[in-house]
Amino acid sequence: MTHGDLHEVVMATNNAGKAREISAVLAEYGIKVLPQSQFNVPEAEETGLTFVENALLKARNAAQYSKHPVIADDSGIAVDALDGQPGIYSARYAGVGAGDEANNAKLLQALAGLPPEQRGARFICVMVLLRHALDPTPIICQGVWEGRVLEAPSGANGFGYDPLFFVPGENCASAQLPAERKNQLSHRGQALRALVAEIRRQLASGALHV
Ligand code: ITT
Repeated sequence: MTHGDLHEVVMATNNAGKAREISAVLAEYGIKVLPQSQFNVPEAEETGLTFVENALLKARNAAQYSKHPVIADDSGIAVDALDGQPGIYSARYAGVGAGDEANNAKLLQALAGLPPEQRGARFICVMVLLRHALDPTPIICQGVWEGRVLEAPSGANGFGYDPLFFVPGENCASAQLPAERKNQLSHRGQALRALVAEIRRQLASGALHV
């Protein structure tokens, strides 16, 4: 498969875990991903109230500085018993700069005492492709991965809430899955595959000019 000029995109993330997963999935399609750090892209302010708004803010910021097409991911975990929180605030749940361990500890505390059937949750990922900073028709795709929050962390793979995310079909925590298996199932893998399919469709019909 060829992607026209889209054999190389900048990835608008500073999260190493996300970067690994995005690079691995896009490599399957022959798309090389350049880190935004290569272009000295400053951190974008995530002021949106939705995943899609924040993904676009990050993508536009990286496109402005890199002058390349950009892929950005905004993602998080939505917990039923918390009315969908922490959602878009997942990275800063325990405070700005708090880190994965503090976020996981806060989530366990918030759900303390709840039985498994009341611990339903899903990972959500919105992935966008912006051809350039002023692109008025970004490609936007979404993935959702259903599971529940464990009562204690398990596993050392992945990042973020993976040690607390029980994957029913696999009967283990997301952090216990090999990286390739997580990519096959995850919200991020789903969103990326949908994005590549839409890029291919638009390239084939001549609608995508990068
Ligand atoms: P960038 O904005 O630089 O991409 P970030 O970590 O701040 O990095 P988000 O604002 O999209 O990114 O927050 C996503 C958070 O949601 C992430 O920090 C994790 O806590 C959680 N998360 C998202 N996807 C996850 C996954 O696959 N496994 C575990 N946790 C995940």
